Amino acid sequence: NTISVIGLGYIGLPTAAMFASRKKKVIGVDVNQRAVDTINRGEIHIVEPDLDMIVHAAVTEGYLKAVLTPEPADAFLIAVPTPFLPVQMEGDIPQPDLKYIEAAANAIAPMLKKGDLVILESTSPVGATEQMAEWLAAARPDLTFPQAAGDNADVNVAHCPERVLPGHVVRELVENDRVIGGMTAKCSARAVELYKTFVQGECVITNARTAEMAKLTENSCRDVQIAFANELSIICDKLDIDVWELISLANRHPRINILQPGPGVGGHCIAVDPWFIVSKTPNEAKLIHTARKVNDAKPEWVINKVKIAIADFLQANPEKTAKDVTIACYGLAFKPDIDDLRESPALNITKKIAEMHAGKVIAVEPNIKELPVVNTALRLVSFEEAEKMADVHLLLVDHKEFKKESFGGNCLIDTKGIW
Ligand code: SAJ
Repeated sequence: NTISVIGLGYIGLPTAAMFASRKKKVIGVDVNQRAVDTINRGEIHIVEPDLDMIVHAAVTEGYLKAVLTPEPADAFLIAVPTPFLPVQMEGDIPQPDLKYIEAAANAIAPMLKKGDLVILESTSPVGATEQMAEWLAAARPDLTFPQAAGDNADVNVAHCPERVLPGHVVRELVENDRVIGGMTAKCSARAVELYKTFVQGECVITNARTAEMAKLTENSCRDVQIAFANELSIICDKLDIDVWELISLANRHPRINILQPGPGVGGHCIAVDPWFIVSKTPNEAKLIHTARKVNDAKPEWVINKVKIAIADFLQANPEKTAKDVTIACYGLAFKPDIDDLRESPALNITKKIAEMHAGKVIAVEPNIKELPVVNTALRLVSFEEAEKMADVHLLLVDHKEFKKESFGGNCLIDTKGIW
């Protein structure tokens, strides 16, 4: 049985590699020539612990190859991006753009034959799997699909969302339970059989729409909970209460578990997926929408805190001007102990401060060796240098390297509560 994975990114490549590691023949498809070449050399183009070894073994043993255009297979897994269309006006609700799913469906359609299985893994708005099946049916009028033929369909279709945590993908792919949303009972059964190749967690069966919503619900739940913590941090600041102490006290209640406030919500999922729900049901998804706005507003609140700190510093040191004030930003990644700077509130805040501030801005990020191309005079320094040099210290990420017993600097803004 040959398995084809369409889209060899953060989810597709590890998934392809897991099947190949169980000695299944896997054809990975990606439109990016560089990704295809890198994988065929037995190397990887993304950062994920342990993945390089698995891909290297799979390619050298001949179980995994990457190509630019689809080839025939028995199962097709689609793991392409599901971005949003550009918003027309600030404050508009972003609308999903399914063009990569449509392109993938049209690319695999000519390869389909009776008995094949197509699985959508990309995080998608409710209804996307049915839409994908419509695109497949339109391209292949000679075959039958579940929406018309039910369990007798020639081609089975299911939605099985990925739920792995970046940095722990290899372990979580194997250990996590898997939601299997077939368009019919037979579609689900076929998908379970396929995932059981490497999944040790339970494969729980539901329908496609519920599976789509389950994935969106998980990440929206986390977003709403983080928004609650972020709102608390702003309320406590106003009332002169230590929010970290407050949360640890409240969390002693047996049924309370408040998450941690921070400088905002980053990454590629938590700050994105709730919009799939809000765009579909804007009048009903009030709390989910508000949570998004609360979390998106947090970086501006942090920047304002920095402005106040600069003003306070200048008041205490009247001989100085803004140009003499050095600001240190600790942490640029989107969460602790990783090197991923994409969609990072910490990086965005640091960039904005570097743009607005007349004096020096320095950054500490132990997980990277050089700064990404930013259009500013920002400099990367060591923790010790920053501690000594800066007048205003802004902690943005709770990396393990920053958890010191005592901190030398005076003017502190600690968005993660570790100092
Ligand atoms: N954050 C806080 N406070 C907290 C926890 C997190 O501010 O108490 C922030 C982080 O700093 C970060 C953001 O939230 O900026 C997201 O980090 P995360 O660790 O919550 O999640 P991701 O984006 O790395 O991965 C999530 C996971 N989903 C859930 O935990 C429900 C993962 O299982 C999903 O597979 C992944 O999204 C995905 O691909 O959808």
